[in-house]
Amino acid sequence: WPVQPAAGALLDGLMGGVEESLGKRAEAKGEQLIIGNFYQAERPDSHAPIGVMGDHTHNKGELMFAYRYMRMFMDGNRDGTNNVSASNVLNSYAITPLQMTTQMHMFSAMYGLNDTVTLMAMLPYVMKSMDHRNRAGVKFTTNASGFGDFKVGALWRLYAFETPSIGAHRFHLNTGLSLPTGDINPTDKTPLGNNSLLPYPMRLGSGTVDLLPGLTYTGVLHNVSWGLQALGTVRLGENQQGYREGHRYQINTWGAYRWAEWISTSARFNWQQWGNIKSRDGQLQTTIGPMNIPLVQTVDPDLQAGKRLDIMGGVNILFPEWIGLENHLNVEAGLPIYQYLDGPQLKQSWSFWAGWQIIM
Ligand SMILES: [Cu+2]
Repeated sequence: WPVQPAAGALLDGLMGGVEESLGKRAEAKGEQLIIGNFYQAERPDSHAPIGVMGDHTHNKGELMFAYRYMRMFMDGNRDGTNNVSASNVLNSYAITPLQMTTQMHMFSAMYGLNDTVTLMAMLPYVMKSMDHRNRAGVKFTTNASGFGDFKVGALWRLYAFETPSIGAHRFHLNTGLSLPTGDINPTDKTPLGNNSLLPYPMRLGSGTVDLLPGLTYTGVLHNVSWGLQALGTVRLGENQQGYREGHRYQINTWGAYRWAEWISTSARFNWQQWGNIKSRDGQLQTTIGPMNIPLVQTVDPDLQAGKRLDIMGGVNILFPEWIGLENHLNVEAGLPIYQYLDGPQLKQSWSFWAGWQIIM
């Protein structure tokens, strides 16, 4: 030892002390320490639950295409951790949102550029629909759909080590850019007019260039695998409508068990927190009538922040290799177990993911 099956990880050669102590422990058990092996054996849980992005790297020359469908449902309002009824919200606002459905078709590709860098690109098609009620009891729905923000990124292999008894442990850095391709001034018919500018939660992109930094650790031992990932969305500058969405941070942690060569199930916790909007979109109407009654909470830049812990259950299926292609079919669904909103805001009810991944 040490063997180097895939030299090129960024921290290779800088971890001398760690390698020495790991090597001694492996030697005492009569095992061999392997450094720098990022190769993912073909198994259903070689990929994280489908709602996680950038969880694995690829070997040089490997190409992966993926399609994901996401559906998310929000139902009822919440302020802090307390649910608030529609009639309660209507004491302060002329209109309240009642429910919202967000759907996304996401197309992505990954490519192993060399033994250190895996390139990524993602393009979402987003569909949003929000139901409302006003003080007179009239209900109406607004819709917005189109391509969202195009994301490009690179995953940088940092370090990997494994022995038969402690399993494999792999670390990589996530970097990326979100480009403002999503529509930030969608319009639809509302009681205010046939072409009303829709509020912040209905927009299809951030309108700013956003940095997407992160760090990912994954492990595998026998039929068990796990991961821990921290990701950020750091928004730069101000968009064309004159505001900047809040930054967003999330932590994913998951564990999976492989029941057979072709199937694994997973449990995941996803912590997310996001900030309020900085500045505001000056074109959004915020009050109504001679009494200047606040129109609706979704146009208030200071009622957008929140934090949430979701628990998700998933199934990953690996298909038998077909004309040299590795196929994965994965689904995942879950709901919040903690949710704090700078409200009143619509609260998350559940989310669902399904995805197909092909590696060539
Ligand atoms: Cu991939």
